[in-house]
Amino acid sequence: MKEQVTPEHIYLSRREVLKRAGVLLASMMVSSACCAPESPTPEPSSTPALTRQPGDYTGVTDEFGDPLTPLEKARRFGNYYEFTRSKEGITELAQHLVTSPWQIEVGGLVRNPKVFDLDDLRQFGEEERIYRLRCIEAWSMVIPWLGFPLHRLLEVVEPTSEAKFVRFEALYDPKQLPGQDPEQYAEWLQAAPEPEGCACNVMGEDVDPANSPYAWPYVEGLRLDEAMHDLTLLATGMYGKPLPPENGAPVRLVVPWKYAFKGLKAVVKIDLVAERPLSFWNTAIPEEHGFYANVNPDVPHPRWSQGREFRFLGQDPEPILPTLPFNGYAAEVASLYEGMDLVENY
Ligand SMILES: Nc1nc2c(c(=O)[nH]1)N[C@H]1C(S)=C(S)[C@@H](COP(=O)(O)O)O[C@H]1N2
Ligand SMILES: [Mo]
Repeated sequence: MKEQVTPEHIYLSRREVLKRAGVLLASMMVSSACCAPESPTPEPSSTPALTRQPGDYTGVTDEFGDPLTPLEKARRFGNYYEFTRSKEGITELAQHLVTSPWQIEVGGLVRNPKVFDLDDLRQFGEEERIYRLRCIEAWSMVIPWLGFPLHRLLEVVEPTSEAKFVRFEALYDPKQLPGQDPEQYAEWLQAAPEPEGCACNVMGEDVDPANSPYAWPYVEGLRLDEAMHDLTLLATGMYGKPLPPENGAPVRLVVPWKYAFKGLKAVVKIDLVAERPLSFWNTAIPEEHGFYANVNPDVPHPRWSQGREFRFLGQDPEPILPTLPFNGYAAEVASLYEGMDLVENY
């Protein structure tokens, strides 16, 4: 992708204006929610991000006026290491994944441990949220998700006062997930050491996943207050339809102000815990994947800048946008990190 052919300055200035408008609106909504009654668990904050009825997507944008990523692009390009290292080879491989019946076991430091099947999740409702998704590899999308805020589920299981973090676990099933089968994986590496669209990020830097000691299953974690934040979603659909398997069916986590690797696909287990969970990428390559992973243009990745991103709109070339602190959700979430060193806690 050649950056000089992008009319960057035009797009940027428009976006800066919209950004300020968005931040203003968001802070107005936050202040109107200032006087909620106190509660033992962290209070979910307001939802300034777009919530709408699913339907026609023509002309639909995020709150900055940025257009949606076409569904086809969002399905065709991604990361799902349980299937493949290739970013464009997931869709085909994932179609056979059995996503029903499905259970999510919720336990740990809670008063009411519970197993939810897909029908049980209906009690939490379903709404559409248009979120930006920013991968640590410096590409991004705008996706209309269907789902419900995670806090609704957490309120039902009632975390105890010892619970400080939430640990998420994805499906472990090497029979269905070839990337989890060491023999299959070794064969792939031999047959195609550099599959197309793989082993490099879109900024053109080389990565060697063969050297990464992957510890399956894929695990992620959030601080309890992050998990309780109203922006944190359990998504069951996108673009008005059930989630495609390649995007994390039947249920995946979406945390829009963090790098997308925090958004674990195919959730099977949620545990309330006292200690910070050891997560998949943080374990594999800790210097590149912090626990917090808040989108931050001022903290470069060890191998590339995080100051800008390719916005996937299905165009050639794709536009390049400045990356925003907390992926544009600073007004909603910056207060979670007050007094914290965001460079140290990358
Ligand atoms: N279980 C699981 N979840 C995962 C991943 C993965 O490999 N396995 N990859 C993460 C990364 S790095 C990204 S960028 C996003 C991609 O989501 P998308 O394919 O829906 O765009 O999923 C995240 N969730
Ligand atoms: Mo990612």
